[in-house]
Amino acid sequence: MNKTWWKEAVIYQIYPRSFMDSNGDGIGDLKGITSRLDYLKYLGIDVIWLSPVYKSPNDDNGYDISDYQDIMDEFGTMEDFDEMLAAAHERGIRIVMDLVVNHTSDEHRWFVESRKSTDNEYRDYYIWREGKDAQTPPNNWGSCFSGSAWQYDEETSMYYLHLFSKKQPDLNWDNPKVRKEVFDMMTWWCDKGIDGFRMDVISMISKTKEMPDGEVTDLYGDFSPYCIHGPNVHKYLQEMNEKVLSKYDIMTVGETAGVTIEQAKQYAGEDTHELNMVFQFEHVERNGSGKYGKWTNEQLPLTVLKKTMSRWQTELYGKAWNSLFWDNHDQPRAVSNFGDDRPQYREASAKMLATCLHMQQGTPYIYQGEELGMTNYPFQSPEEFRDIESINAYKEWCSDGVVSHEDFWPCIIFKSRDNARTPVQWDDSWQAGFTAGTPWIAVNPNYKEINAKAETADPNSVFHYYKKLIELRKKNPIMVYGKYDLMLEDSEELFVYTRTLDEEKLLVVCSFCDHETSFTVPDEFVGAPCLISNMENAYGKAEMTLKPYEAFVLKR
Ligand code: TEU
Ligand code: CA
Repeated sequence: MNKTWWKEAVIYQIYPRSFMDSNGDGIGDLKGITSRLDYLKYLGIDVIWLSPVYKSPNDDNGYDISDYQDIMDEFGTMEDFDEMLAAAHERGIRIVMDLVVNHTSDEHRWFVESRKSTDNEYRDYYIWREGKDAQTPPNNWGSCFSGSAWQYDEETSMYYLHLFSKKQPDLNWDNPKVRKEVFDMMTWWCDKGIDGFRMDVISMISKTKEMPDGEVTDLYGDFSPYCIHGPNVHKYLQEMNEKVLSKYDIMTVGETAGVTIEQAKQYAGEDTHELNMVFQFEHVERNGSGKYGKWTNEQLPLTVLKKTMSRWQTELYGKAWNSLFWDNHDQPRAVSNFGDDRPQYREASAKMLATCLHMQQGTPYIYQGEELGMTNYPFQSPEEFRDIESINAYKEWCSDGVVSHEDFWPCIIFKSRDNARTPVQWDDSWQAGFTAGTPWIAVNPNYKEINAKAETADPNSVFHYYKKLIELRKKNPIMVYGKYDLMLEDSEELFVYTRTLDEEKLLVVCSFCDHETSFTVPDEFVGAPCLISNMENAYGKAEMTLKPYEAFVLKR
C-alpha cells in the first residue's frame, strides 16, 4: 500500500457560517476562521475541509453557487481568503475546498443565460425537457429537498432538472463545454495553492439519456437508478484527473451517496486514477429506510453498525482508501446519533466514539464541535429551522397532512441538518463567543457547560481526548496502515476489533451501552500496555468489568 500524506492526515470540517463571526453580523466568516487557526493547530489537525465559501444567494447555505471564482459577501473577500490560506499554510495546515459542480445556483451567469431561449449558447449547460403536458413534469422524480425534481420555466415553456432545490439546477456534464469550464475553474484554485477538493454529490453528475418514471418510494419517484453512478461518471472523473488533479499534490474525497463497495473501489481505487477516497453513507443514511423516508428517531442497532463499518474496513483494505466519519453538516451530532447525550454519559460516549472511529483504518474527519462533544439542539418548534431540507420536509410531511406533528416531530428534530449547524461553542459568554451580535441560527443552550474555553483548560475533556488520538496517529503507523479484524460481531454492547501491522497489534474495545458489561481480554493482550482509555480501569487484566461507554486500546 502506498504511503501518502492524506492517508496519514486528520481532517477537520469547517462549516463557515457557524464557525466564528468576526464582525458581529451573526454569520461566521473567513476572518473568523483565521482568528481560530491557532485553536485548530493546538488540536493537531492537518487539513481543513472548508464547506463552500463561494458567491451564493444561500438558498442552501453556499451549496448553490453563483460564482465559483468569488467569495460570498457575508464571508468576506478574496483578500480575506488569501490571508486565511497563507495563515493556515504557515501553521502547516492544508485547506481542501468544497467543489459543488453537480449543480449551480439559478443565479449563476450560465443559468441566467440558459433559461433565456432554446438557442442560447448556454442552453445546453443544463438539463431541459418538455413536460408530459402543460401541467405535468417530464417524469415523477422527487427532489432531495421535497417536491418534484423538475421546475417549469415560463420563458421557454420547458422544465429544468434540479435534484436539490429549484434554485440548484443540475449541470449537463455530457456537454464538453461544461466539463471544460469546471476543469478550468478547478485549475484556477489549484494554482492559487489550495490543497484539494471535497466533491459534493459527485456520484450524481452523469445522468442516463432516457429519464423514465422512478419507483415511488415515499411521496415521489426515485431518481437514483438514472442519476446516481450514471453511465459516464467514471469517464468524467478520469478526465478530471488527467486534466487537473494529476498535475498537483492535492487530495480529493468524493461525496458519493448510495455508493457500494464495488463502486468505491472504482471511484477511489489505488490505481483507477479518479479520486483518493469517497464518503460512503451506509452507516448514517440507512438508505432512506427511516420511519418517514430519511426521517427517524431510532439509533442504528450496534450489530448493524459494526457489520456495515467492518465490511468497508475489510473489503477496501489494500484496494481503495476509507474515509471515516460520524457526522458532518448534513447529519445529527455524533454523540446524539451514535452515543448518548444525556449529561451523565455525554463525555464518556463522545470519547468512546472518537476511539472507535480514529482507531479504524482510513482518514478520520472531525466535524466542527465534535471535538467538544457538542450535542443535537433541543428544537421546540418548526420556526427554529433554518435548513431548506428541514423546512420543506416539515411542510411536505406535516402541514400537508401525511403524518401528524406528534409522530413526525421526534424524527425531524433527531435528523435535522440544523443540529450540526448551530454555532461552535467557544466559551460561556454572550452567544457562546460565536458572535457579538445575533446569530443566524440559535446557539445550543448547553454552551455554558460545553465550550472550547472550558475544554482546552481541562486535561480530561473530550477536546484533549481528540488531541491525544491525533498525537497517537502520528506516532503509530499501525493506526493508519494496520489491517482491521472485527471480534464479537454478535454483541449488541461491545464494538471490539484488532489492527495488525507487521509484528504490532492493537486491541480496540468500545462499550456502546449505558450499563456495566464484562469482557475477557484475549490471551495475547493480557498484560499489554494501554495506549489510551476514557476511564480508569485495571487494563492488562484478563477479566474485566467495563463501565458504561468505556473505551480503551491495548498495544502489543
Ligand atoms: O449533500 C448531498 C446528500 O446527498 C445529502 O447528504 C443531503 O444533504 C440530504 O441529506 C438529502 O436528504 C450535499 C451537501 O453535503 C449538502 O449540504 C447539500 O445540501 C447538497 O449536497 C446539495 O448541494
Ligand atoms: Ca460575520
